[in-house]
Amino acid sequence: MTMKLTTDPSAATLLPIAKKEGISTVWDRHRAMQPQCGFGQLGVCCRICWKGPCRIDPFGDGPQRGICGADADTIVARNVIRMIAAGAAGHSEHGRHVALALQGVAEGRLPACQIRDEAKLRAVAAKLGLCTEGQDIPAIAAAVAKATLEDFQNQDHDAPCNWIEATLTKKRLERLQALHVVPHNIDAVITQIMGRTLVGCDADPVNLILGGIKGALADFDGMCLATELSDALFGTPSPVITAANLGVIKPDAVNIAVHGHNPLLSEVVCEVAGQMDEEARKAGAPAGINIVGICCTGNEVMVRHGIPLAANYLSQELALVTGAVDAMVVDVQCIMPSVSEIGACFHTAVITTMAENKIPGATHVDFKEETALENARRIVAAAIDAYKRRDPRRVNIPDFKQTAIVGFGVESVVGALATLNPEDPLQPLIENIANGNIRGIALFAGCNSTQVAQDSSFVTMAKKLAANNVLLLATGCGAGSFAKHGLMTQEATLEYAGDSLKAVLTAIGTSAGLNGPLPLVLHMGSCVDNSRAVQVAVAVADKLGVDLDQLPLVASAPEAMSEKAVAIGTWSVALGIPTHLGTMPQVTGSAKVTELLTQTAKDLLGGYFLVELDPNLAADKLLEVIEERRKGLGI
Ligand code: NFS
Ligand code: SF4
Repeated sequence: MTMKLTTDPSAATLLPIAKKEGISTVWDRHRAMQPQCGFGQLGVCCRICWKGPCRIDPFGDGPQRGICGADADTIVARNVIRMIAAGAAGHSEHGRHVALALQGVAEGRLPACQIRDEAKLRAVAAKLGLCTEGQDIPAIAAAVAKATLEDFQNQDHDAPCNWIEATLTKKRLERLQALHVVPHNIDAVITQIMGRTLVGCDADPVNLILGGIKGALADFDGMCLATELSDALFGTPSPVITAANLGVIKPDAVNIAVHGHNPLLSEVVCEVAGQMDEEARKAGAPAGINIVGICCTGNEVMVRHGIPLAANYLSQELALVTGAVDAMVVDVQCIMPSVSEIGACFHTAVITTMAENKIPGATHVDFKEETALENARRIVAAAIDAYKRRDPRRVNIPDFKQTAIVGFGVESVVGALATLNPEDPLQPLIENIANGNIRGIALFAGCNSTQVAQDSSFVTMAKKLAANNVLLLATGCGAGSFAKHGLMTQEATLEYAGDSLKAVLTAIGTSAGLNGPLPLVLHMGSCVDNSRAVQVAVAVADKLGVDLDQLPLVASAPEAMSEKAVAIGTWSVALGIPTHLGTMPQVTGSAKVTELLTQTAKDLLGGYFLVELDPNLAADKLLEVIEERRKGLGI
């Protein structure tokens, strides 16, 4: 049974324990939810006003219009673009938070934060076209923060957001401008989506979807700025060896799991934990404090500091079932509300930290950048205190962890390539793509979903693509899957990469001082760090003088579930990238919207959605797409 729910080996140890303890997990609740509502799955259920809910009969026998007259096309389009707006709001709030922190640091208001990577800050300023000659770091930080915050404030509809303008190829920007889908202001675009989808507003599915694409590009803008400013504040990732899966939890340490998405708090928690290690030892934990990550906060601290990753989305509850997590500190997004109840079954302090993200039953420590050190100390103290109440007889830490070499942003990829060709670092990559040693590049992104046996689609697809010499990048819970399953190792490259890919990865890895190949899958970071993959693609496209929709580049979210994934997938398409979904998007109740996203998009944008639930077939289809793109380039 277990193997149908998840392929994570830890679950086999922990699910029976959960059962014995009477703890229900995400998989139990998934089962209890069956059968799920077919109208919702098709996207034809509308709850936008209180005359409803209305639902369109997909078989054509019952109602074909809602009470207000909206048909399936309108309803599906409204529903999906509201999801995009929500996703964009999540990423952009995260981005705004980081931008405001940068501003605070510039103004000397935030003693707990510094600019750890001055070179990155300067690079960002240059990228945004800011003149910083002769200016000191605080002044540059202030200018960067100001230009970034303009993306939330600009009221000139014709002026694109600064970040999107600085990030995309010129051709792509022009193509998007011609469709009037380039955002001028993240907040305004999200608000417009909410406004136009009210009862009795935009009913044209094409117009709605174009509005959604603009919202998705606002999401992209928010991600770019979140990633780049986080690097300036907390450091740009570089390759680091760490570990993943629940075996990273230590029986003899105070274990603190940092979970959510925003790196601001987790960075300070990591720092303070170092200072309070002695206190943990005094409390009886010989190994001191052990920080482990979950979801994208986990990815953030993993790629920057080598903090091990305990779990991706679907196994967050299992981390608690180990009985050895003393505190789970959560910020925003992808935190199952069930964690407070499960934490209460043990001794675990589940601590919420953001004023707008609380969970009944959890302890709340209101995190503010101004008081970050004090907040983090309180959190770590709570963990140490909880440790004293831990019942060793209830500790069950699965003996599974895999080595993971992580931390491959643009800088480190280019840095590794520069060891082969310092004058022109991208040249070796381009040469190897052109001569076919690397057939193409696939970016794996997105979540886990109970619709798929956890991690299985990621792993199946990656192995097949790698065997066919496709270079693999990953972010988010996809990256978590690969890390947990040992695909971010040199051994995986030797075992699974096709011969020519293996040779390239070995040449780069050896020359970069790794004593062997690069890992099979390159961990680029959290979901907002999908922007890193785009940066690599833009650099390659610019160098070749082509646009993104000509590159042998594909994206895949084989286990997608979050509204954020809907936003990311949509901007990926808008950037010209064929984008695979391995879970059924809730749009198929409208033939028109389905056609727009899977076919019309191809003509308008070059990118399109490709839906295939079978991971083997999906890999085949992506290989075909890659070959088609190669043919287009004449390589
Ligand atoms: Ni992305 Fe990261 Fe994971 Fe999905 Fe959730 S943690 S931001 S949304 S589930 S990948
Ligand atoms: Fe029904 Fe129209 Fe209201 Fe939607 S907006 S719930 S379709 S009446």
